[in-house]
Amino acid sequence: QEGPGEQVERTLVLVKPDGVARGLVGEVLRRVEAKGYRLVALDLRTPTRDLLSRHYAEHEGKPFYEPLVAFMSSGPVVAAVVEGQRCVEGFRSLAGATEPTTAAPGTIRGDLGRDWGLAVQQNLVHGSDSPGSADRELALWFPSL
Ligand code: RTP
Ligand code: MG
Repeated sequence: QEGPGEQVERTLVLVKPDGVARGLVGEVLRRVEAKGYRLVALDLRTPTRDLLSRHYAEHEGKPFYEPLVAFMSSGPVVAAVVEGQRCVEGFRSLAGATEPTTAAPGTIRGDLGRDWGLAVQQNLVHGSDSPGSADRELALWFPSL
């Protein structure tokens, strides 16, 4: 399936602490693999505030920043390096819109996300939002790769 339009990319996928706590790791990875993407690396860990401050540097100063870092460091997440044709944009499609309430049915957030009415959206997954972000985030989460 290679050709002139080949655009194999890597993206960082995180199953956030709510997804791990709710036992949805397998369901998220199932959707990633069913789409035809390949798992390159997989790790269960509780991220440090230092890693998260670099990961979420673009959101520093926003009202949801502190609650976001607190939430993301509250327990284990699954970090995955995912590879495939246009998988950066593709995983964003699988994940759906940020808000679980309005995310489309058929997406991870639309099908499985719950709106808890909290200060931060606990929306199950993260996916890099561009190939440039993916390179930056993969270097933070998987420096040896
Ligand atoms: P992500 O980076 O996690 O894939 O999500 P995203 O692009 O859809 O959302 P983004 O705007 O980058 O925000 C990062 C994460 O911050 C939390 N958030 N909560 N007002 C809120 O309650 C709010 N806004 C953002 C979410 O966890 C979001 O995924
Ligand atoms: Mg984002």
